[in-house]
Amino acid sequence: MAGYQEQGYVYLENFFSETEIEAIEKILRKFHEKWLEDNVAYYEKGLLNSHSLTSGNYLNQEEKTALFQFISQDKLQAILKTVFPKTPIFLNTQLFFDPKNSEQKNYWHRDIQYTGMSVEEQKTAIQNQNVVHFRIPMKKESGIELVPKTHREWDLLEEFEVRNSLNGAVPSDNLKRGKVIGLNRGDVLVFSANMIHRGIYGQDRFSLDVLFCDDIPQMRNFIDRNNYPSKEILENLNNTELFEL
Ligand SMILES: O=C(O)CCC(=O)C(=O)O
Repeated sequence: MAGYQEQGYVYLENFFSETEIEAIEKILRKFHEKWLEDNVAYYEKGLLNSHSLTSGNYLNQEEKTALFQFISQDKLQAILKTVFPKTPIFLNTQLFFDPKNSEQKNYWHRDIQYTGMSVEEQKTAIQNQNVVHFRIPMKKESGIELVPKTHREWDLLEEFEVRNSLNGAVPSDNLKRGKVIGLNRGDVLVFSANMIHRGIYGQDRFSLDVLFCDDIPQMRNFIDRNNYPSKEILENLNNTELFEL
């Protein structure tokens, strides 16, 4: 995909048709409604995303099948082929929405900083481990701000201090190299979780993230099999190698 290997992200406008988005939107809304009923206390405390839409019982078999068909469709597969060095594997899904408190600040991070690896291990890992987000907004949103090329390059001092709250910096401070990618319904932003990035809240955002990762033992540890399609669902999918554990 043009630019991904060098920049760490690729933004594709009008990638999905209205029909394609409609096929999943109802399902995402249903999941969110049920999730909120059970998680209102966390939402009130500031939680701004849910995950694991394909496990549990908020969605029925038919809805999970439609979601997996969306996730494994050829169009996304074609992008995966250009982004990953080898066939990747499905990791999980997330939904992003606005925090309840509109004053809540966002936070720069690399996903890898939450894995318990030392900084030295993280520096090595971003060279050869890949987790990729497909951000798929259901409505116009302010999007994601990211620092291009940091999927393989380590932080400037300012960036390291901001995302780790060092020397008086806080994770919501602006970064000089930040680039905002605003998104519309139908667009997709593919970006490496290795990158320094943050969500931009507002506009009552409602976005699906689908995550894929390298099919390697270190990554398999993060996979929850409950998120994977059942045998019956697999029979209705193409590109099933994404789900071969
Ligand atoms: O949209 C957000 O609030 C944060 C997104 C993010 O950090 C991620 O997808 O890893």
